[in-house]
Amino acid sequence: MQQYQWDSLYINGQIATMADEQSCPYGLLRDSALAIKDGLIAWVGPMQSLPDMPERLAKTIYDLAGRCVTPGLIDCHTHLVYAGNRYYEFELRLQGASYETIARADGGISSTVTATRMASFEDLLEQSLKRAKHLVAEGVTTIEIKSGYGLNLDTELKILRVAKRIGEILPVTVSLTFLGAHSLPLEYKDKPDEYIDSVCHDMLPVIVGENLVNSVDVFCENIAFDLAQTERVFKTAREFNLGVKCHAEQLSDMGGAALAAQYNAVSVDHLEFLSAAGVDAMAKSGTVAVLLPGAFYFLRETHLPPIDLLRKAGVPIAIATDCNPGTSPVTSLLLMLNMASTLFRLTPEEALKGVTRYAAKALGLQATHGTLSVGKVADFVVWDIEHPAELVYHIGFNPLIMAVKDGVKVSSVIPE
Ligand code: DI6
Ligand code: FE
Repeated sequence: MQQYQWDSLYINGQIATMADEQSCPYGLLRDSALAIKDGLIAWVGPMQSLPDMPERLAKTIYDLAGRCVTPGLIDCHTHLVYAGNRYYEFELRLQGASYETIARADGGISSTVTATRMASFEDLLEQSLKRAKHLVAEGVTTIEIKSGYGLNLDTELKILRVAKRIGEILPVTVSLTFLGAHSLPLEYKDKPDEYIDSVCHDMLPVIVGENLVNSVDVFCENIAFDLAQTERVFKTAREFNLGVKCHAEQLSDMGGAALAAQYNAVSVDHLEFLSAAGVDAMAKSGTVAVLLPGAFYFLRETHLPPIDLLRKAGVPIAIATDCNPGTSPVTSLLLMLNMASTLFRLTPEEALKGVTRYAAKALGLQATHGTLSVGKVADFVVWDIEHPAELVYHIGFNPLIMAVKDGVKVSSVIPE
């Protein structure tokens, strides 16, 4: 019986590796091949450098006929497990109410918390799975999912278990983040410090005990938690050896980014009102800036994140959907690529790096995901386009023709 060096081989592709090994835009290898062995990338390079005839190298061969390949896309910031939706709040905002006014009147996040507490596990799974399927159908192979619409132990656990289940049902890696400090629940009105006690001492130990999360996030904002409360959560996260993330400088400059950087945050997210000092702090700690153009657009924000300062300081920039019912009801990462370029003026290459290489870094997965490099997990997507910049350029167009997850070809999941 013939012994093959590799399990499968993809030939005649234009491979946007997004890696540094190729010192060209997108790490693009024209007329190239990619080989898989045991779920990992075993070889990538020009066709003419293949060590033998393709049919002697692997049992299964796919001819990509010149199509583009990118790493599987990574949506590194979502809140996609929640019940209900907030179309009525959208209508109120169109009549002039601001996001803050609605939040302070116990609408906003609180109304989603009520619906999510009431939903059964099955109901929450069914509603959330639909959103995850839309992302997966666009080539997303890794999704970060935050809790944060429970705000009590039982419901936070329910959300995290639903999120974990999504990763078992769909061909997607799910990275879980505990966002107990998302908003002050009504039963703790005027007692934010007591609620933070509960997050740190009642919820986090149990969640860690179930080995559910990699990271802890806090919404540091004047409508959520202040710097001192944020720091208490970070300290506890560190005691449990968890990564730190922060929603910071979304609506105002609270200094959350610099605080998170002190705790070596893997990412700080939103950042419209980030100061120069915040940029420097993030550069020093190697923290990724996750920009969320969907929330910027949906809130009709006009204050741009300091993109040039981030670039000059060498802070890696990632892009995500922020999929949530209040400020970013978005289930298209491809649309976010376009918005990152049109609204934030990221180059198409920067935008694509933001959903591959730097999105992996924002999740602490840079050693295994995010680029098409030998030894990394074989998560990639084949697109029916001529150049990777087309993923950023088109609006409402999904050119995915094949997705490969952990080395296995998975049929694209068609949204219901
Ligand atoms: N920032 C956001 O944009 C979302 N959460 C957060 O911390 C909004 C969540 C919501 O309004 O439901
Ligand atoms: Fe968010």
